[in-house]
Amino acid sequence: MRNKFDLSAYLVIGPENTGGRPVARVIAEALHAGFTFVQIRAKHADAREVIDLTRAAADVIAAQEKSDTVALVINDRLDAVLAAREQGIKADGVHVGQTDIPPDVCRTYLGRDAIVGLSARTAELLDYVSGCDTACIDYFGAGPLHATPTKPEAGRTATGKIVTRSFEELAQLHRVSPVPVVVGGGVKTGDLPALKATGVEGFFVISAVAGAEHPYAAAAEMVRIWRGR
Ligand code: TZP
Ligand code: MG
Repeated sequence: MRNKFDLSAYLVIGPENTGGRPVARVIAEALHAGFTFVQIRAKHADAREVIDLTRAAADVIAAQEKSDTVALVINDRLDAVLAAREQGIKADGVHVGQTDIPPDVCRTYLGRDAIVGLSARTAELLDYVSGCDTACIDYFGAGPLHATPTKPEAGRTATGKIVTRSFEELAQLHRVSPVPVVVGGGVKTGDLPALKATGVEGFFVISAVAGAEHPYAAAAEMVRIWRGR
């Protein structure tokens, strides 16, 4: 999976994001619409629930015959990825932040074919990304493009200010990053043409799809715009 994942339309999702609808159903709709990557992010769930969500997501991906093309990762929880794998669930990897388990440790435990994504540091983003040792990571998550109520702390600096990313900065980020970049944080349909023009490999969303009244329609519109159709 590590060599053929597609970051272009990346859904981040957990039970707190779907307005009470089953997570697996929203994932199914997003994948039918052409989403290419799924991250289970369940901040209030215990490990068993994270594993169950991952199993349900893997089943949805398999039912659409996309297990070889749509990657499934878990946010933060290296332990849940390992446990899921132990139970025969196809969990492709982990997405970690700057204060989570270090990516090299994730790589050691998950092996060379796993996908390990890392949220780029907020401060001095461009210097950080261009100087970062990316030997054991597969992509950077970056943002926020906009301040977002889904993750109010996204982009918050040491002084408490929220720093968002301009399209110019993201174009530079794309130029300097040794690994692919996926950008999120308040991303909506209207952002996609300018975001695509920066050259970054993809966009990630939670609420624009998981919180939409009609997730399939919302996802399909995003995919259509990203693909320039
Ligand atoms: N990381 C940075 S912003 C964010 C995450 C997980 C939340 C994105 O959610 P939304 O609803 O697409 O703004
Ligand atoms: Mg994290």
